[in-house]
Amino acid sequence: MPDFSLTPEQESLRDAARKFARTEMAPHAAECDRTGRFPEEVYRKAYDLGLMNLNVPTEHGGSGLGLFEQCLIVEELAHGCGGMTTSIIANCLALEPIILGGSPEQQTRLLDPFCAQYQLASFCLTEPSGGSDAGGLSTRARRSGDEYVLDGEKCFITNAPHASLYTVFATIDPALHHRGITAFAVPRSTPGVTPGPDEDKMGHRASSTSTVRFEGARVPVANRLGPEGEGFSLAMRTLDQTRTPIGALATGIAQAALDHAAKYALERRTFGKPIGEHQAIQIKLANMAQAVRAARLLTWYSAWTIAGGAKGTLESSIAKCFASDTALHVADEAIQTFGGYGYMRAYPVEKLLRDAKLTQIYEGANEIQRTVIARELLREYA
Ligand code: COS
Repeated sequence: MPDFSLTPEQESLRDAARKFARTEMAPHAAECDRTGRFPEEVYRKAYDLGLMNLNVPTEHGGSGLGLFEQCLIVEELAHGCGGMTTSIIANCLALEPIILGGSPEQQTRLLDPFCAQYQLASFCLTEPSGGSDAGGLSTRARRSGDEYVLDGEKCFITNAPHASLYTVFATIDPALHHRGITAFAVPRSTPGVTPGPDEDKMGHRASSTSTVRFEGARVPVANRLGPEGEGFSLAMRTLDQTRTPIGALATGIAQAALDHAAKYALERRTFGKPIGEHQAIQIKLANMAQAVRAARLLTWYSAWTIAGGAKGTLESSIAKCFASDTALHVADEAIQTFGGYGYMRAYPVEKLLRDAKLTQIYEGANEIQRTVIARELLREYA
């Protein structure tokens, strides 16, 4: 049986993240959401506290945490602000291909200096022509002596305008489809690498998102992560690791929505009593609480199975998909509990709905998660 009682170390990690979220993130969340400001001072503090490079082994300067500990932290951060959390954990996604696919020499050369100071990295897989069909990407990597020359465009790239390192997936031959995809670590300083302007997004507005163009960008062979043609599998193995924390991020948004709704239900009075004494609201709160707990447990279960050696494809997709659907639904019910006030920007719950929406889309749209879940499931019955 899995034992989900927290060790003193896990409790202290969760408490540190909770304190950071409530004192450093939440107070700026509404302002950053309104203005779209990228609160770099918050991200620097997150780095200083070890809340940024969570998955990077300690010998390379990261926090070296397992998925369960990452989930504890990410849920707390997302309770403070979903958008800021997306920017804080983007390094985990971008650096995972180096952790999984980099040689010991590459890990030391790329991760140690990167983690020695506050820096951001971005994971560059999605392209304008399609995000779900990752195997059909078209950014080219042509071998030229000791270098590859990269040409193409990536889009919806978290933190791209602020990043100093990109992990890029490109094809050495589109005719090979996914078997041509190859991964590279590309410093932003490489000539021919140009991030685009910040996108104006519906939610996660404290995070930054843009395109990245590669025009004759020369990358040394020494920066190729793994063999040619192994990049697709590396991207999939990366996402198998990082989708579980997205489940935790969505759970944090859902828990915040439930907290706001429950407090409001105690304060707001109609028909001579607090609305929390009306059955209509009680049923809402009860359903929200069940969904939030189920999302957390699925997320923890996924982390637990992966820690036990499972590949994680099935459980991480289930956790990400269920928790993100839950976040959207619970945020919606929180708005309904607030009534007209919930629709107003002056109240905190409409932001949660906008933030929750992205969790159904990024790191693989939930339609893709359901495809992955069904495929894995059917394999078990075949
Ligand atoms: N781990 C390792 N290898 C994997 C894998 C995994 N989780 N999933 C698939 N592969 C391998 C397969 O074994 C297959 O290998 P072979 O070449 O030996 O046959 C290969 O990859 C192709 O797999 P598949 O046939 O399943 O590829 P499809 O194109 O049908 O579908 C999906 C792959 C849809 C699952 C994939 O494109 C995907 O996850 N898309 C979403 C991408 C995404 O999440 N984008 C968000 C970016 S971050 S914001």
